[in-house]
Amino acid sequence: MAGPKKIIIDTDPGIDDAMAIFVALNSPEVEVIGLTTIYGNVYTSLATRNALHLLEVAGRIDIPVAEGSHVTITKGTKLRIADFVHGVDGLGNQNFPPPKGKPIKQSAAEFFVEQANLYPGEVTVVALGPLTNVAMAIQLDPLFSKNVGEIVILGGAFAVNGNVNPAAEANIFGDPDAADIVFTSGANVLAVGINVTHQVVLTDDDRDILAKSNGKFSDYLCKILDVYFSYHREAYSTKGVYLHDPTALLAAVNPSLLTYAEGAVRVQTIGITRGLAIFYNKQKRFGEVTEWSDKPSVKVAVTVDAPRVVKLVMERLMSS
Ligand SMILES: [Ca+2]
Repeated sequence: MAGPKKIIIDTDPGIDDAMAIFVALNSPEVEVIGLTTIYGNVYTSLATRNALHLLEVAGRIDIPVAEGSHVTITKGTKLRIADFVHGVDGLGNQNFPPPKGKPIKQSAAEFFVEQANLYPGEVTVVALGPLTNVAMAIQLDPLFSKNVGEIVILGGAFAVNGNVNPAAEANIFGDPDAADIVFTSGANVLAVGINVTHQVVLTDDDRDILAKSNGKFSDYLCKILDVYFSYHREAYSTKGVYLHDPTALLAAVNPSLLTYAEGAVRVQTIGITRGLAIFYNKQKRFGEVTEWSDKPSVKVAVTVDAPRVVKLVMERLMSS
């Protein structure tokens, strides 16, 4: 496989999504061959509008945007939308003008399937929102999980509290049924959870450095970051923001920034622990057959070189 790694970013922009997209566009190791959209931080229609807008800001309207599902994999319409984290527009309440571009005709799931067939084993899907589109691709094409090179997931709170409630992390909580389909699909899955991303913090000082730089994306990001910093001050009493999406993106760019454990992951889909992702390290052979026993292994991030990730994010956001 020659040349940069082909990636499709499935996204719900989202302030940290915007950062991740900009980092990707300034990363020579990867070629962004498309953005696909999903609800999460905002509803899917607004996610599409924001994805198109971000590509226009970046001057990359050559990259196609495929709109994703408006409902969960079980056709659920009661979605959890985190606009209180990212602003009602998803991008820090800046009232940006509507984008000129339009999404392509294909749905996100159709686009995944098409690209994975076109470049078997070469496409990495970086899923930065609920996993509905990815699960739909798996259902649409039984060969998708084999044809896709890798699925890097921002999701889960492995052995730590969630960020929606003590049990669940937001992206898995957004569509637990879809998440369970993806984790048990047999695809080459790598999950980066908040047990790891909560170690990767962009501080007030980092933001000042960003603001003073002449980077292509710095001014834009400093504008939209206000809302995100306020939320973190209130919710976590931190003087900084978690770099969830950029960390997952960088795991696709350079996996050696993190370490991983291998095992099976299942997701609780009902009850008070709905959205809880449980990792089984396959160390113990249980006497009984369990719901994890015959499931394929995935990789789950365990540690992260946080200073290096922050440095890389900063470098790439500040480069021109
Ligand atoms: Ca996101």
